[in-house]
Amino acid sequence: MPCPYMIADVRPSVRYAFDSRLIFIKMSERLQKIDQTLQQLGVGTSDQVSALFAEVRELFNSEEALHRKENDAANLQAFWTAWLGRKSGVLTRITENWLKPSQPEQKRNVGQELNALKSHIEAVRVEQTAAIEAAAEQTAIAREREDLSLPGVTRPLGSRHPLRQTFEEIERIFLSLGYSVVAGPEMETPYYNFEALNIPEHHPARDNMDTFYMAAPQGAAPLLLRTHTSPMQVRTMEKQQPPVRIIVPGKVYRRDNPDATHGFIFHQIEGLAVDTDITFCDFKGTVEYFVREFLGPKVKTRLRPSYFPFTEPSVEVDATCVFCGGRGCNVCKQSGWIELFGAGMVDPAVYGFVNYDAKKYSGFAFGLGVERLTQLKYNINDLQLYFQNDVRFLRQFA
Ligand code: 2NL
Repeated sequence: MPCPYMIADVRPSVRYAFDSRLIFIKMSERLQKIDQTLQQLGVGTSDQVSALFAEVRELFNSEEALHRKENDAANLQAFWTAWLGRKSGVLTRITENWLKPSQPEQKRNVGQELNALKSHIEAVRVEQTAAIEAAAEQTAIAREREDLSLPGVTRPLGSRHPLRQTFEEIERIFLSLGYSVVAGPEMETPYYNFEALNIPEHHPARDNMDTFYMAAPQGAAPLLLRTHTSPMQVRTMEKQQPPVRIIVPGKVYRRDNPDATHGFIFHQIEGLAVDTDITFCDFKGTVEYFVREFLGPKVKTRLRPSYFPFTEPSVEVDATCVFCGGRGCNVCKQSGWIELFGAGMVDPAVYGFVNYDAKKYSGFAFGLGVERLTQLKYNINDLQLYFQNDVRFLRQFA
């Protein structure tokens, strides 16, 4: 006698596992019971109904377990269509063939069994979807995880430009003496750049400075790139009565053709101290202190007479040669001395321009060339190296 419950034999087996779509074809072919009515199947009692639904459920469970393992989206789709498809899915056929034509006294029972099966399948579907999404999430996390064993990206570390280092060193020294650091515009009027500094028009001192005028509209006040940072000192004195102790670092511009010792742009720090009773002695002491701090305690200084329109008397400050210690070498041209910077006592004529009482106040001023001082400190032989941004040069100051 053939087994009436043929579906019980249709367990998915290894034989079908390679293409699970085959299983459904086989299953629907062999699941003939769902194309017959309960009457045709000879299922009458509620126990028989329960046993029949239990078989369907068991088949569903084993199919589902197999597909979950395979995790193939197309096969899963076919699987769910075979069970839930509206037209000829298993549930539809059970509804059509078992429930609808069932005996009135059976109907309630079959309906309940069918509903239980439906909600079981639906619960599994929800659970399966969640499991698949979670697995996809895990895969994505694994794919996106940072590989901490990868070698790091080494970014080349920059360093301060040698000129900037000199600026900061000089600022440190004067800040320690109670000076303030002041900055101002690079574009200036002739008044602040020249007149107020006692350099009237046609003065020969303008020859190497009267340069880089801005193109201005007809009749507009002329503007030029400052040739020194002195204009900002004038502006400070205009705003503030003594005591004044400031340094003004910055970029300045002069008409020059570039070579190893010239450029049309260079950097300056000017200094100014004005107060009651400031003497040449204070000036000398400050200069000596600065030079020793900057070049080292062994260096000696000397002052030579010089000329600037805005100082009287004016001097050049020399130091014993940093390269030969004063014995004489190529750099100092065998003199043992090296010129550092110009300075002097502020010419009283300048006070007239800023409304300072020249009888009450006195002071000194100096102008340091930052390129020159850097060159002396590091023995740099070409001024252009500062502006070429060649890392082989810059790296040496890191
Ligand atoms: C140099 C010389 C110098 C000054 C700058 C100055 C400023 C005011 C008043 C008086 Cl407001 N003097 N500045 C004084 C002496 C020399 O610079 O060779 N610089 C590169």
